[in-house]
Amino acid sequence: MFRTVGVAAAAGVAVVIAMPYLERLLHRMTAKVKLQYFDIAGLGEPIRYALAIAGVDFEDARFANRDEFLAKKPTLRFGQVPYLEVDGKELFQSCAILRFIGRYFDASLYPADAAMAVQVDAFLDQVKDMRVGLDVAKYKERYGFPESVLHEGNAQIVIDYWRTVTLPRHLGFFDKALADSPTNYLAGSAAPTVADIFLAITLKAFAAMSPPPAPYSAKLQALVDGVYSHPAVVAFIAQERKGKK
Ligand SMILES: N[C@@H](CCC(=O)N[C@@H](CS)C(=O)NCC(=O)O)C(=O)O
Repeated sequence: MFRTVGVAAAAGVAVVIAMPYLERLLHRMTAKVKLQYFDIAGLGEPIRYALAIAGVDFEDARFANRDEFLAKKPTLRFGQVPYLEVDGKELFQSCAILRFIGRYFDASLYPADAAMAVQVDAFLDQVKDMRVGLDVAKYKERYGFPESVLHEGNAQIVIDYWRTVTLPRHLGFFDKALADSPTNYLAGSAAPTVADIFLAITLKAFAAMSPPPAPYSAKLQALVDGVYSHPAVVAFIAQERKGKK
């Protein structure tokens, strides 16, 4: 009698523990997912890689031209992309979407534990902070700088300062986090989280600038290489290239 009750209780505990995993598995198998973005890497690429790593089959919709985007813009909650459609619901803001992908589809991308999740959140915000000076110089009016203040004549000064002073300062923060991490990833996880994906794609984009920033440290480069050599990312990029041929 006691043994039967014990076995039933253990089975109940096992089901409760497995439930979140099973829920995410069900989401991966059944959700109808569409990403809408431009046909560039930008803020869409971290979402593409996160979905690929989670094993979610998704429609990778890309505007054919700017007019197609402008026609859609008035209907978008914040007038911008990327947005992710999941079972008919539209989700906005790239970092919110990245967190959602982890919570809904794959906990390896965003920890269920609150104390670990807040670390990932901080790194996501820090990537955004690192980008902001460059983004302001590139997309002046969007950030509230009219042509009379920031223009072609002086934006390059901001970009040069960002590349030589601001960026190295931010990279130093990430280097310190990696020095404290037992793995190649920011939050000490065995596999990349959404923060690692966002940082890797951002650093890859910075490295393609002309002139490029100073070479990254070995630890930062290992993080970038870890994300880009993830089997799901390799397969996604190969598929993407095939589609563009
Ligand atoms: N904070 C937003 C920024 C989104 C954003 O800047 N989107 C740009 C493309 S990367 C856009 O929609 N640009 C067109 C426009 O603003 O008209 C996010 O992270 O999703």
